[in-house]
Formats: sequence, structure tokens, C-alpha cells
Amino acid sequence: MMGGPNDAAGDSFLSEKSAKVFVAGHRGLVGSAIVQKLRDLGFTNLVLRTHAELDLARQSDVEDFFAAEKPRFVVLAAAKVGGIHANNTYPADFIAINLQIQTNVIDSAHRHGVKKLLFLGSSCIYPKFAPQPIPEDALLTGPLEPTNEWYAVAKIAGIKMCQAYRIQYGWDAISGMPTNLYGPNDNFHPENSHVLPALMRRFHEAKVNGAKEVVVWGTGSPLREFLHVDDLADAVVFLMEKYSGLGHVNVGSGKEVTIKELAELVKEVVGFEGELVWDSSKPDGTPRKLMDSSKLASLGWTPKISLKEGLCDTYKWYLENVKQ
Ligand code: GFB
Repeated sequence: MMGGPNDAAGDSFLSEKSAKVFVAGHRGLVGSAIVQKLRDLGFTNLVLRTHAELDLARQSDVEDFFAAEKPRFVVLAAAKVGGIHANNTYPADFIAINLQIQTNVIDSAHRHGVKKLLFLGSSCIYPKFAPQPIPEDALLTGPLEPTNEWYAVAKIAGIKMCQAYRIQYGWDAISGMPTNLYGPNDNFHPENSHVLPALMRRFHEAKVNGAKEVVVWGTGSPLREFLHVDDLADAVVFLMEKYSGLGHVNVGSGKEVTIKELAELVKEVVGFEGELVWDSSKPDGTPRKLMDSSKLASLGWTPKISLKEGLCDTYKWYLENVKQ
């Protein structure tokens, strides 16, 4: 039986702002937003380690870290992530590294007395043709999207591991499933990034170089839901404070656009005035993955940042931070 919205958390995360909080993956798109959010809320004891300082894929290193640091809370935002091309090209990395990271962190966190852990997955865990909007209980009801089934299987294993540790040990591990995320500190790699940062970089470079056209992958017809990473960080704190249930929780914006509409929006925000050229030799991926986030809404959380506002915020950050 999956947990329900009335799975209230124990005593409050927000009442322990001097407790040690380990944010795994603190330099990435998600981790950096969570660190900023916690600092803004007055958390004074964040435990942060770069990949060079702590390789989360190495079990003995993770075990030593937890034995030494003994954090009270863990937000597991570290993962091997990427867009459709990266997932399709490096399947072994996406399944192996993510399984290693999450298994090491979840097991050592429990072993060393962490009070509460939040694991972050992705909307790609759901079947390719799940009913839309996708409810949490659609998990494992059908075949996955082939381009990212490796990452999806790893993330599904993470959800199941958190549930298993709650069932066997009564341990407070919870899982959040964000939709496609974007924002500052994203990966803007031309090939391996997600669609939104990839297009932002491509339109920007085309504008600066005076190019007449920009290639966009696929047909433009798939639908995608997007959430600004600052909204996700807000939802992470909300779940750490309010939720302690067996079931995972969808974290979406509830709004979707076609890839074509997204490309037009990014083109407008960047100010590129050339043409779009569609490369249908590139994969479209799953046709749609709008999540049903009503479980989170029933707990009292809603997103605040619109896609247009979020795109402007991200492009402003891009201009100030990405070497042109
Ligand atoms: O963000 P994205 O790469 O991954 O979006 P998914 C892919 C969609 O955007 C496809 C189109 O329909 C692509 O054809 N697209 C158009 C582009 N131009 C580009 C481009 O320049 N770069 C990219 N990357 N796409 C990911 C999963 O699926 O969703 C991950 O693979 C993760 O594992 C992530 O779950 C949230 O949204 O298709």
C-alpha cells in the first residue's frame, strides 16, 4: 500500500537549522539551488563535498565519509544526468554510476543514523505510454522509453530502496520525482545537455555569430513539462518538512509545451531572429511525460515560476556566467 498525503513528517526539519545537512551533488543544477535555498532559510551547517573530494560511486569512501561526518539530514541530488543523446549514447554509465551513487549513499546514511534522507529521481521513470497526466501509481505498469531506460531503471531502484528501508527499518527515506528541470548552473554542453539549455546556447551562439538558422533535433512535436530549479529546491524543503511516506511524490509544474513551442520561446528570449531547421534524424524520445502532481498539491505545495519568467532568469544567468 503506497503512503498517502497524511504521512506527516516527524519533528520539523526547519526547526533544526544548525543540524548537519549533507547535500550530495551540491555543485549541479539541482544541488546548487538546494544549497542556496537552505542558506536563504538560515541553515548554518551544510556539509558539502566536491566529486574530487568524495567519489560517491566508491562505497568505501562513502562509508568513511558518513562514519566521520554523521550528518543528520541528507538530500541526494548527485547523479549522472544528461539529455536524450547522452542517455542514448552512454547506457552503461547511466545505469552503473547512478546505481552506485544512490546505493552507497542510502545504505551508509541509514547505517550511520541519518534522521531523514530525500532521494531525487526523474519523470522518465514512468512507462513511455503512461496515462497523462502521469500519477505516481503508474510506476512499473508498462515498458519504458528506450532512450533513457538505463537511467530510469536506476532511479526506479532508488525509489524501491527508500521504500524497502522504510519497510524493514522504519527509516525516514522519501523520494521526489521532478519533471524536466532547468535554470542557473545547468549543463549547457552542445551534445550531452537537456533540450532547454542546449537550445539556449545554440540560439545565443547563432545570434552572436550572425547565423541565419539554428538546427533543432527531432520533429518538434513531443510535449515536455518544465520546472525551474528554484521551484524544485522549494519543493525539496517542503517535502523534508512535511512528508514522510512510503510512496514517491511527483514534483511538476503541471504545464507542458511542445518542443517546437519551447524552441520558439527560447528563440524569443535569446533574441535570435533566424530560422529553425528540424533534424528529424535525431530521436524525439517519449511523446509526452506530463506528471500528475496533485499528491504534492494536496500537501500544500505549488510551483511559482512560469516558463517565460524562468527562461529570462536562466538566460540572464547564462550571459553573466557562461564563458562566451
Ligand atoms: O531534455 P531532453 O534531451 O530529454 O529532450 P528528454 C529531448 C527532446 O528535445 C527530444 C528534443 O524530443 C529532442 O528531439 N531536442 C531538440 C533536443 N533539440 C534538442 C537539443 O539540441 N538537445 C536535446 N537534448 N534535445 C530526458 C531523459 O528525456 O529527460 C533524462 O533522457 C532525464 O534521463 C530528463 O529523465 C529529465 O526530456 O527526452
